Amino acid sequence: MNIKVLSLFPEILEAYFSASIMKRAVGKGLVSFELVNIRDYAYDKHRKCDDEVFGGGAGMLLKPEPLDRALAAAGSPEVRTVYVTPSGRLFNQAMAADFAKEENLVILCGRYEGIDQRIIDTRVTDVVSIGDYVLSSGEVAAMVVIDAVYRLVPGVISGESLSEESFSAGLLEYPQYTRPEEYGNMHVPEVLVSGNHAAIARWRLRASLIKTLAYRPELLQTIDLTGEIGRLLKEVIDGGGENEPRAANSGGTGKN
Ligand code: 6GU
Repeated sequence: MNIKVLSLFPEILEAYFSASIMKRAVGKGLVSFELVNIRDYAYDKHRKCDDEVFGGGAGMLLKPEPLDRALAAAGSPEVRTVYVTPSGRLFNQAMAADFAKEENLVILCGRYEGIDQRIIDTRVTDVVSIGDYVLSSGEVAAMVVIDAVYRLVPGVISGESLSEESFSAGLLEYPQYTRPEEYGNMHVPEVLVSGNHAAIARWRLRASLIKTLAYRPELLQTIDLTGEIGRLLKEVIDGGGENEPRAANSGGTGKN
């Protein structure tokens, strides 16, 4: 997969692209990245990329001409083109998996108050927000989207790691423990050191349900609750046993 990122501040993304497992994925030839400076497509004397908003209002918009040229050169809209903006559709794991199927992907970072709507109408295929908060830099949001996508390209990360993680089954990941088995006066749940794989799988599913119910109850509305999962969920809601896995700081807005 090739990912092209169009930005007015490509240097923000440079360090990220040259670091970590991303470098390994690039080295293996599984993904490649290209940074495009939108300003290189502004042809007037001052290479002006922004202008005032028609109808009035604070801030500046990215002008259509440089964006149009930069996006055309990148192959948009025939190539899937994702514009990151707080006024987009909420990004999630399913969208990341969908983008990961593309051979080529273009990510457009906005700046200032946004971009001229005509560019969205003609060159953008997906308008994406990474969450209900405002960042000063679309580049940070672009990094989030790119990171979520490239790791799903086959071969970048083992399939087992992917299938176990949060959201892959619509639930949050269960709690995990490593050595030492006893730390302070805290013990690793006994079942996890029992070697009983069926019991471990049951405990993990139950723990995932408890955690999802506490932190992200709305996720439970999107999964199939007719089988074993539904039965376990009912058990959990009706009041669990003594040695239940627990979720810390459940409920609320994050304030405690
Ligand atoms: Cl995609 N961009 C910016 N600037 N802020 C955001 C966002 C994107 N998603 C949530 N907040």
